Amino acid sequence: MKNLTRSILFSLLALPVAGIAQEASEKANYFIIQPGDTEAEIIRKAANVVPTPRQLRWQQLELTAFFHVGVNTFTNREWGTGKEDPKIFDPSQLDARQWVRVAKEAGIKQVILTAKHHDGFCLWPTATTEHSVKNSPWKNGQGDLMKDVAEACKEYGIGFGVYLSPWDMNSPVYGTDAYNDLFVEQLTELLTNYGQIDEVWFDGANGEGPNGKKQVYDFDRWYQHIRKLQPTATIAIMGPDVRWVGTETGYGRVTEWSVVPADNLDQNATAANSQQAVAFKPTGDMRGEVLGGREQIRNAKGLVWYPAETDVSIRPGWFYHPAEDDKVKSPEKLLDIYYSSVGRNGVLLLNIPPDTRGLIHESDVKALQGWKKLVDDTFTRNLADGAKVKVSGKNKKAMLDGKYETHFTTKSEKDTTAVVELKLKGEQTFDVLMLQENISVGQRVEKFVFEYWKDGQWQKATEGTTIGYKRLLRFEPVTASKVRLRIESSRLNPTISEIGLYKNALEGAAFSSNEH
Ligand code: FUL
Repeated sequence: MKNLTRSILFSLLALPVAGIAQEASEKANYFIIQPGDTEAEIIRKAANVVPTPRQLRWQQLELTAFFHVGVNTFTNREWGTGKEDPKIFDPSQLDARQWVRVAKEAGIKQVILTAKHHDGFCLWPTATTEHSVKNSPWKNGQGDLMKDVAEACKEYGIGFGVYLSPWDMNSPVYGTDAYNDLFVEQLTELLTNYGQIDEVWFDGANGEGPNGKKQVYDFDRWYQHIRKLQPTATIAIMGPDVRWVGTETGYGRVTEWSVVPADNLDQNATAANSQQAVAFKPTGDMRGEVLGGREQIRNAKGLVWYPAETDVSIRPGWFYHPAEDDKVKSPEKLLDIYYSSVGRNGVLLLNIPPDTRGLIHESDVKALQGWKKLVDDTFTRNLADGAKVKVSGKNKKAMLDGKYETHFTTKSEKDTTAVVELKLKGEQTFDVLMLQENISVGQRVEKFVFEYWKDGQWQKATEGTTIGYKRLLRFEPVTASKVRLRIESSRLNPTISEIGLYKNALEGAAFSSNEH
């Protein structure tokens, strides 16, 4: 099996923008570290690694969802066997528009359908196997779930992605070269017949097929194929664009660098160690406390933009189980997950599994509505709006203009610290800080402190390490009319897009998990 680095190189070479750069002053999605590079040059290169347009679009989605549905929904299992009878798939009231509407109303910007899970059952009438909806009673074998969800996404104006499990417990050719051809055919169907596809999600599970054989996946070929058919789609997890955050709890890293060593991305290791069992066994590589800090990048062979996706299910399982109807995560728990995924420089991928009727269950709908209300009530009003900004540097008003694309920065690249003082419009009470770096320039901030003026001195409200696309920090409520952000360390001149101050709609409880 080839490694991911080669695939990244390939995909970048196909891009119109310069992919690989050698000079630390250039910007690129991928840098090679030369043996003679000094530490300062390596840090400078790290600060100039930027997302591709498809990675930037994906990051800005913030909230995405999974729909895990298939034969497991009807067998009440998490993993199938590949021996299921297609006749069991009969979601008699299936309404994909309801799924997408519920997701959209919760603030979700893109959904991913499990077109084929490990059991091999295809939710679209594929020509590659009989093991599909065309042999199910659902719509008398005339159904096509890919089509239903694609159309609903178009109608509601949200993105659409596809999960296609490389592991296939049903395919008789699994474990042979013919399977790689079949997989390419399945990709072709999915990526040509349903309009724009925005994300292709490959999971790391690689078990045995029906004949006891294991498959050597031809990832390179698949990536090239996807790039050709859907050039704007991000390829996630076992793919070059998006990295698994390393846990399925919904809690990302406190220090989350989107720039990581390229030699950390060994596809073989990921496939061998990750996601082999329902009780999740993560890889060492992806679970480190910090993946892209100075210590990790110092000895890297290359540096690449490879951001984190935080996947978690709204229920204990990925598929629907009636016994979990009363175990749906509460609005408060979902809010905590929001702070700990989106608020930690990640994109949240929240699984909402349709039930046996083919609907999102009432319990999930209620939880999602409650969550959305908490998010809206908290973030509707930025209490820093209209503040007077004092800082030495360029474009200071950009931090409060509500436009992500504009940013404040220091006078020169050498100024890697800054003190941004905000004189608020009168006294305000707040307990949430929101910071955003302009990642189209790079991710740079390494350490910051946030303080408020009280009793004639500056007092610390909170502090942090990385910011990235978005950082949310909760703290005990503070009432003040003057605050300041001290950027203590940055890899190059910091570029801050937005600052926000909010009052959490959930009184008190919600700051406890900052340390998760
Ligand atoms: C895992 C799979 O084995 C689970 O069933 C689920 O699809 C999850 C998102 O990825 O590895």
